Parts: sequence; C-alpha cells; structure tokens
Amino acid sequence: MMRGMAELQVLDRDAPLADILAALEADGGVIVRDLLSDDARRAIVDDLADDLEAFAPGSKSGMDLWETFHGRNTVRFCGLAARSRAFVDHALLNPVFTTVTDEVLRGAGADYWLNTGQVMAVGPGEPAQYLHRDENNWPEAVADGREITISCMFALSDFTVANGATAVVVGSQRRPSGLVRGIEASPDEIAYAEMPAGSGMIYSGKVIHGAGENTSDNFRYGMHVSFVTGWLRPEEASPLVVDRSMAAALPERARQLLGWGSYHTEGGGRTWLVDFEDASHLFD
Ligand SMILES: O=C(O)CCC(=O)C(=O)O
Repeated sequence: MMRGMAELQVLDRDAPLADILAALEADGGVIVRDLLSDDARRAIVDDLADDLEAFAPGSKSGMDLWETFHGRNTVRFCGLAARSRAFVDHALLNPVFTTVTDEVLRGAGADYWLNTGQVMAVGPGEPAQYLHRDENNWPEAVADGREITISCMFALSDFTVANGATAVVVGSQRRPSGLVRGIEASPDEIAYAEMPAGSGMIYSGKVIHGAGENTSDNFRYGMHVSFVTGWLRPEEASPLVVDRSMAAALPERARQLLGWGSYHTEGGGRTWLVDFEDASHLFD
C-alpha cells in the first residue's frame, strides 16, 4: 500500500478557532486531537457495543453503486442519538465541531441540522472506498464558494494507514464544483487521517475523500457526524428515529439539531412548522 505524501494539519482541541478554520480552509480537512475525552469516547463505544455486534457488514439497498460505496465488509448504522446519550452530549453537541460548523455553515443559511450520525467501522480486507464529495448528496444546491455541509470523522479506535484511515485529497475543496464518483489521485496529493482514538477529522463538504483500504486484521472504528444547512433535507430522517418522548429528554439544541425545531430564514421565511409555530414549542 502506498502511503500518502500530503499531510493534514493536526491541532489540539483548545487551539484558537481561527487556526482550525485556517487549516480547514487551506487543506479541506483538519485533525483535532482529543475532540472526545477518554471518558466520552468510552461511553459512546459502550453504548454502541451491542449494535456494533448486531449489525452485519454491508448495506442491503440492492443498489450496486450504493452497496459498493458502503463497503461489503464495513459495518454501518445510524440513529446514534436514539442509541447513545453520550453521542448526543459529546458528538452531536461537541463544542469544537459545532463552533466550527457555526462559522462554516452560517454562510449558506440561518441555521443547520444533523445530516447523519453514522458508525463507519471498516472491516479487514475492505478495499478503499471510491473518492467522493459529501456535498454531491444535494447536486441542485452545490455552488462554488458555498459550504452546505460539513463533516467530522471521530476516531473511536486508532486510525492508521493500514486499517483504513480516511484518505483526503488535500486542497481538492478548491477544485471546480461537480460530481466526483471515483477519481484517480496521485499519492502526493493524498493525506491519510492517521489519528489516535478520540481525535476527529473535520472536513469540508467539498473536499474529495474516501475510506482507505483496510489491510489490517482489525476493524477501524469510525463515527461520522455531519451537518447540513437547514433548508436542505438531511440524509438521515432523525425525527423519525428519535421520537418525541426521547427528544423531550434531550437539551433544546440537541432537539433542534435532530429536527425537533423549525427553520427561520433571515428574511422571515419559516419552514418545518407545526400549526404555524416553531416545532420546539411542542416541548413547552
Ligand atoms: O469511512 C471513512 O473514512 C469515510 C467514509 C465516507 O466518506 C463516506 O462513507 O461518506
């Protein structure tokens, strides 16, 4: 396996916001160390342990492209807010990731919500995922210079080149917009998000990336969390999974991010209402 020759910047979780944003802007992705404390990471791993065992690798959509994309020996599942309170407290509401998201996504819309929270546990022997851009989920909304989605890959176990650390084509967020579905990239433009457990790689919806090949004997345990601007429909239907009684037990901001709140544009437009009122009034 060829090691990438490009590198991503690695910063501490208490690095100045401006430094994190500058690295993200320069490279399209930035690794932040200790994004999850040891206790928080262990709590998430414990909460999800049974599901990780129960879900079979591979997805079952019947669509070849989608199943290839998901990986035939990769365990994926969503609904993390319904499965883990620690996910809500430490990943969904992660102070560093949400502060970065405030800066990056508030240019495209007044607010944002959860796109998906997804375990991505890449299994031994899994080939590299084809390189892609997350914003291509919403082709009609893609525009040069406008970020509509942002992601963080949390490392729940150590990420190494051998076990499938995410491959990032450094600087590719600046390439012209357009569909990317499997391109060749030379090793000198690829960085692998090698990082110890607890770190996270925050990356632009425009940057070209994909899970690396797993040539090791172990699963690479990743957890992807992404947000999308509030006027677009997320990949995951969170409020159909986190029901009203579950939502009632969560902090207000978590509820909003999970779709139990409405969207208000600067110009007075209001969407996702309940009887013309903000959905958050359901919890008054
Ligand atoms: O697992 C990874 O490292 C990246 C996966 C990814 O980019 C995706 O499935 O959208």
